[in-house]
Amino acid sequence: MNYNHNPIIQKAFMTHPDIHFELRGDEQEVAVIRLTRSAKRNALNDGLILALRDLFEKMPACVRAAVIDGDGPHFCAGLDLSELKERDAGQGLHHSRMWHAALERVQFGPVPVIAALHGAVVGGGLELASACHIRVADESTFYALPEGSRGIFVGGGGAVRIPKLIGAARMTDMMLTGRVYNAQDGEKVGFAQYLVPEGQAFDKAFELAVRVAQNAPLTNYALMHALPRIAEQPADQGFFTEAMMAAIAQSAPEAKSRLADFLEGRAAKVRKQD
Ligand code: 1HE
Repeated sequence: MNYNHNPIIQKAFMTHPDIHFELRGDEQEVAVIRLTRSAKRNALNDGLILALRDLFEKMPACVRAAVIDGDGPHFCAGLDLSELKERDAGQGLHHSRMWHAALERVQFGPVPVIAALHGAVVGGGLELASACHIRVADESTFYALPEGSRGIFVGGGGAVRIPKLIGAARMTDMMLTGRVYNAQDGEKVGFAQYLVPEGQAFDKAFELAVRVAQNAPLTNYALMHALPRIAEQPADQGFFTEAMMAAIAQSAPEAKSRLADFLEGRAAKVRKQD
């Protein structure tokens, strides 16, 4: 894939041999994280999962949004099955918890993350995509949970996150029957919020990331950290938490200046999209 038409790469870092990490945008505000293990369809071995965790823990302070995608014909083939060796129950528990810790850093980390999807988004690859805040899929994307046919179960948070996207009944069907969703149906059921022509997922995700990076940081923080918790709370508690978050967000100097910009005619109006 050719990514060269995108804005200038400001800085590229070596974090792991199978991850390309770079900062883009005028102020290095967008981090691009690319899985580069295409020979193995970006299958996630333990080293890659730990590297993703570390990367989100040590995100440079200038970053305001991130895009994650995969090199080669597929986004991600999930867990590296060659590492699925004999584990006793305790080791299996810790392995799953390691995935949880890493994907929690993605979901509840420092910045909103936009997944640019293409080809296979399966098993742990779907779990990784589900931990992101926005998913952009191109027409080549397909979604599956082959764990059912491999005699295992999801272990990277999929049992919690995937039903929130598509409902428990659809996830049960996928795992029981091996059902594969194509890109169009995947968007309809809620896997992706955007569907774009083949080869355009990264560009769309990057465009969205630049837009997201312009939001007040506290608004993005509220959407990442408060909204999912409010959604889990009983209504009475949710309303209260919402009020607390709203009060904190509106008191920030950035909110005051943005409101003044609108009231004094300097800010863009909301306009109907084409
Ligand atoms: C792999 C993996 C993998 C490919 N682990 N090596 N995930 C799965 O069950 C999906 C398994 N993979 C596939 O179904 C297919 O590989 C794909 C549909 C993703 C891609 O097909 P294709 O034809 O483009 O590639 P390929 O020829 O199948 O694979 C190319 C190489 O990648 C090949 O290795 P090679 O040395 O023979 O070239 C494959 O063995 C290797 N490869 N996928 C290891 N997953 C936290 S729990 C999560 C639990 C799960 O994720 S379970 C679901 C695992």
